[in-house]
Formats: sequence, structure tokens, C-alpha cells
Amino acid sequence: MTEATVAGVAVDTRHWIGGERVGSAETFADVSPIDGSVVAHIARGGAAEARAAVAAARAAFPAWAATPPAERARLLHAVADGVEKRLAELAIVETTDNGALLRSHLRGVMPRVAHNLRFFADWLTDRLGHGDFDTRGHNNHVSWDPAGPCVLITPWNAPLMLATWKIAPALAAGNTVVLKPAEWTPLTASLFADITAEAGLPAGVFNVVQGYGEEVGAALVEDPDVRRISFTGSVPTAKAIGAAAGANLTPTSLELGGKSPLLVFADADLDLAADLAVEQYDNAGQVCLAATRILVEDSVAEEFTAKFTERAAKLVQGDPRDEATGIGPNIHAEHLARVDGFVQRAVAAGASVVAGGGPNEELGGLFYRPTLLTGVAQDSEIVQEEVFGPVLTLQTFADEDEAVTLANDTRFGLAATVATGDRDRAARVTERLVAGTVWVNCFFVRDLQAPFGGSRHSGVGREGGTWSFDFYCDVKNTVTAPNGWR
Ligand code: TXE
Repeated sequence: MTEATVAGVAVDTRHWIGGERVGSAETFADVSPIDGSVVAHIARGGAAEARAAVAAARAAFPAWAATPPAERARLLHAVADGVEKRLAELAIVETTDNGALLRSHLRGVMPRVAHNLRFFADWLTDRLGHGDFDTRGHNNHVSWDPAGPCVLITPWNAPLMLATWKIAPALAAGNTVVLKPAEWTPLTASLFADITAEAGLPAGVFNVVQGYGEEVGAALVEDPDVRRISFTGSVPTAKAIGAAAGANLTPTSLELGGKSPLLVFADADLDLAADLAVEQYDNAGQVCLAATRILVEDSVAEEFTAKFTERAAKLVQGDPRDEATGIGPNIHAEHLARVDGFVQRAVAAGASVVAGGGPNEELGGLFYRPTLLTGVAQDSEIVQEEVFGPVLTLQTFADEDEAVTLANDTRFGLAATVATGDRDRAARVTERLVAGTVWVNCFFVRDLQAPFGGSRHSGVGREGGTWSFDFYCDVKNTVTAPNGWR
């Protein structure tokens, strides 16, 4: 089988290698989390497909690297045009594949996909070669040379959005790419390959291989011809990728999970704080940045909890394609069981269930009730480990020092959110938080020029703006003697 029709959209289920569709002997089933139906049978790649894709990227690299940046930018804009033209199709296919809200895909996520491409097309290519300065009469000319074939490995929670954070800067800087999307959400990567072809991207510049992480993913990261690996996903996989990449000295960028805190101080606007807390259920809690640990100052804990539960109770759970839905299904039965395991072990250890606490029996399937747990110990699993479901914990603190100590006391450091009405407090607290991103009285907003990534086990490196630029380039300094040419 080489094609599937998903929500009325034709999707090629094969790999995209060297500008051609390539099948595999075996396939795997792609299941929609909305109703558990098998929507496609996808080519199951292995070592041979990985090798072929890297070879295609390598063959295409010299010509693409030599393509003037302005022409590369033009082609990336053409890809963005294609994304905008097929925005509704991409949105419904993504929703069918990963269960996130259709209205978010239509109005937020897919427009951002196009923006990712346009931003890096203009901003990054403008910066190529800008670096001249003198040392004792010698001219230092700094240039950013593309590194070579890049392997991009992406997760299922925001498939095309996260892929284009990597694809856009890698291609803009003059690299060629092999994308390996998550096996639970393979579809939009395939549509995107069609869009790159329609936009006129030369064969081999952008390639997609489908399949399981331990099979095609592992083969890609072990390939010595790969010059960069950018990964978003879990900590155990990151360690395996880091070890394999280390053997070839392949530079890696690792964007991993988090256990981010939301600090609510007594001087905060508690309505805003409660809104921010409920927002953490977005995408059924499957967001790496989610502030899943709510930390509230003792004196307002009761009032805050009342405001929070009132809002959480109003969240409509159901079909992610319905406009009224606020929370959809989780991605997979295996994942749902993992989420529930965390909650049940927390309850067995003494946690109290303030809201939710189990699957939504009325809906069945993969829907998990938005959950809030209190009475949790700081060193317990539910406070320390990323659940990646609609599960929040609430703890209280007596003062600023305790708030910061609790906030920083996990092995992660991806993000933190602070709700306070006091500017000085905000300045003091944000300075002390260990996190790649800190939001004050807001959440989730980020300019693409700003860095994104995590400290500690939340990652290695940063994405966005110059950070992406530096990662995908080999920087070279050419020093020319003074007194002209001899
Ligand atoms: O991630 P994996 P999973 C966290 C979250 C979630 C957990 C498990 O806590 O519950 O990870 O998710 C590919 N070599 N996040 O199992 O396994 C795999 O095919 C090369 C946080 O889905 O890390 C997929 O394409 N590649 C995160 C990608 O890695 C391998 C988002 C991610 O899969 C591989 C997702 C291997 N050996 C999960 N093994 C975030 N930061 O947003 C797997 N892969």
C-alpha cells in the first residue's frame, strides 16, 4: 500500500528519499487517538533506508550549500506558501494523527509552521558572512559554513511544528536534511515532502524516512556521514542518541522534557494565575513546556484552588475536531496507561485527588480527565518525573526562598512561570530560577529570535535565532595579513 486517504486527504505512506517515493518491505499501522482507528499503513524503514537517505542528503549537499542564500530563502518562502495553501489539509491530518485540537492547528500551529520557514529564510540567510573585525591590522573574516547532512528526529506531540523549527534553520543555512518523524504521527511529514517538491526544492535537499526509533532512528544517528543531529523527545532516547553521536563526534542538539513550575505569589492576580494554570492542560498535557507543578503561597492557596477548579470543571473534553472542545485525547493506549500509572502510584502514596484522577469513562478511548493532585511530597515520583498527560500537582510555600527552592528541585530546567504583581519580586525570583525560559504573568509566547531549550536534563543546546544558526553551521575565521597582498 503506497497511499492512504486520511480525513479526505491523500497521503503517500512511503519514504521520501532523493526526490523520490521509496517503499519498504514492511509497514506499520498508524492509529488515530480520536477513535482508535487505523488510518494508514506506513513504510517501516530500517538501516538500508537510513543509509540511502543520508547518501541522498550528502549528494545534494554541495550544490545546495553553494546556492546563494537569497535563492535558498526564496525556495523556503515557496515552501511556506505551499504550507499556507494546504493549511486546512495539514491541520485536519495532524489532528487525526495526534489528537490535538483542530482549532489550534488551524489558527496557531500551522500558521506558525509557515512562520518558522519564513523567519529563518529571511533572518538567517541575512546573517551569513557578517563578521569582520581587525586585530593589529589583520582582518578577521568570520564565515558560517553549512555543516552537511543533518538528521532531525522529532516527537509526536507537535509533529510538523517541531520539525520545522529544525528544518527551516538547517536548510536556510545551506544544509541538507533527513527528517525522521515519530512513528505515532508520521503523516504531516509526508505531506510536507510533497510541498517541498511542489515548491521546487532540489532532489535530496529534504528527505523523510519513516519507521521506529530503535530501527531507522538508531541507524541514522550512527551514520558517520551525518554532520548534525537535532532531537526533540525523551531523556532516555536522548542519552542513546548522545552516546551514538559521540562515537562519531557528531554535534547534537537535544530538546527534552520538563517538570516546570508555576509559582503563584499572594500578590498575584489570582484570576490570571488560575487561567495560566488551566492552560497547562493544553494538548492534553502533552507539552514539554507545561508548568505541571503549581506552587502557591500558603495564604492564597485556598482561594487559588477554588478559582482553578471552577475553571477546570468548565473545560469541555471531547472530539478535538469540535470547536467547543478544550481538551482532547492522549496520543496512544500505551501512553495513557503510563499517565494513569503515575496518578495511581501517587494516590497510593497518599496524594489527594482534587480534580480528575482517571480516564474519562463516559468518553472511553484515550480521554483522561484533567487532574489535580495535592498532598504530594517533593521527592515523590509525581513531583519529580514528567507525566506528559493532563496531570498537575499543587504544593504550597511559605515565602520566596521556599518557592525558589521547590521550583528548582528537580533534575529538569526547561521553563518556569511566575505569577506576581510585584516587579521587584519578579526580578529577584526569575534571576534565581534554573530554566531555559521564564514567563512572568504569561505563558507560551516566544519570538523566534529568542533562545529555546533547557538546562540540566531538559536538554543540550538552544534552538531559535542565532542559536539555531550557530548549531547548523561550521564557523570559520579567515585572518588576512596587513599591508595588502605580497
Ligand atoms: O519519546 P521518544 P516517546 C517525553 C514524554 C513522553 C516520553 C516518551 O515524557 O512521555 O518522552 O515519549 C525517536 N534512536 N517526551 O517514547 O522515544 C522516536 O522514533 C533514534 C517529551 O514518544 O524519545 C521519535 O521520533 N531515534 C518530548 C523520537 O525519537 C529514536 C516530546 C521521540 O521518541 C530512538 C515527546 C533511538 N534509539 C516525548 N528511539 C518533548 N520534549 O516535547 C526513539 N527514537
